[in-house]
Amino acid sequence: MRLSIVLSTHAAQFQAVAFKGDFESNVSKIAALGYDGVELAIRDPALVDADAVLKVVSAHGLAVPAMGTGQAWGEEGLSFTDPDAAIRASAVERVKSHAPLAARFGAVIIIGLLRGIVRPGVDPGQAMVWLVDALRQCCAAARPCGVRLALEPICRYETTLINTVAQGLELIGHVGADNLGLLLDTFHMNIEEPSIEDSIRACGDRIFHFHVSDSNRWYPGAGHLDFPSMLDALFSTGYQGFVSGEFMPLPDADTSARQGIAFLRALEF
Ligand code: LER
Ligand code: MN
Repeated sequence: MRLSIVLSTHAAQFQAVAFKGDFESNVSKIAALGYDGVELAIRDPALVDADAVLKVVSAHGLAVPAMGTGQAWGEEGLSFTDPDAAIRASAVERVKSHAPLAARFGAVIIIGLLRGIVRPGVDPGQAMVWLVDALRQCCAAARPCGVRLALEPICRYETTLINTVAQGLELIGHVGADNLGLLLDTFHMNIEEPSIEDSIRACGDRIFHFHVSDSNRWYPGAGHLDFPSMLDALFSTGYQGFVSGEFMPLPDADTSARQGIAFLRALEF
């Protein structure tokens, strides 16, 4: 099993990111703990020196399996479903701008909260039309670069749009792009799925990326999720990608990263 952990290239507000702050020292720490990769949370690729980032991660022998885009929502309010057409267009352009960087890293682009939430007064059917249209544009722009997008079903407490794996699969059917799949996250699935394992199996080869945290969003092993059973279902689909730690930096970032990898490496995958 190849393991990565979320790392922000810049200071960020999102809570479930163990490492924020000085990039190089964090990459060095993550490599020393035994992780195989870093999932980069990037608000705006224009602010990232791709050569410098690649140099640092390669020097530590780490891969970059995925790039998160949610900070553009959290810190700038960009979204695919904002009633303001200019904001929707900016969100699409921002995701398109991730494609060259993702191609260099060999990373999937994550579409999490950047899809937005249905604002009061906005018709949910209209929001879905905007979402499908935005995803089609982004997938079309990413395809020539050989880049894939992973839409993440996110629980009801964070968005009203695409909470479950079934809704995610229906959406990617509507979009109709072969470079669009899902990012499954154990924290969100624990809240929304009747059976986490059945949902993983139903997703099959459309699982493009996988986030792990325990039921309390602490590191795996700190709550009551059944990781052997979930990971067995995941790898039975033929999944070859990374299992990526996205958990709260509790009791502190170093301890969570160390405990999380110790727990996962002790499993037979
Ligand atoms: C992002 O990957 C995620 O899981 C969301 O909870 C972001 O808020
Ligand atoms: Mn996640």
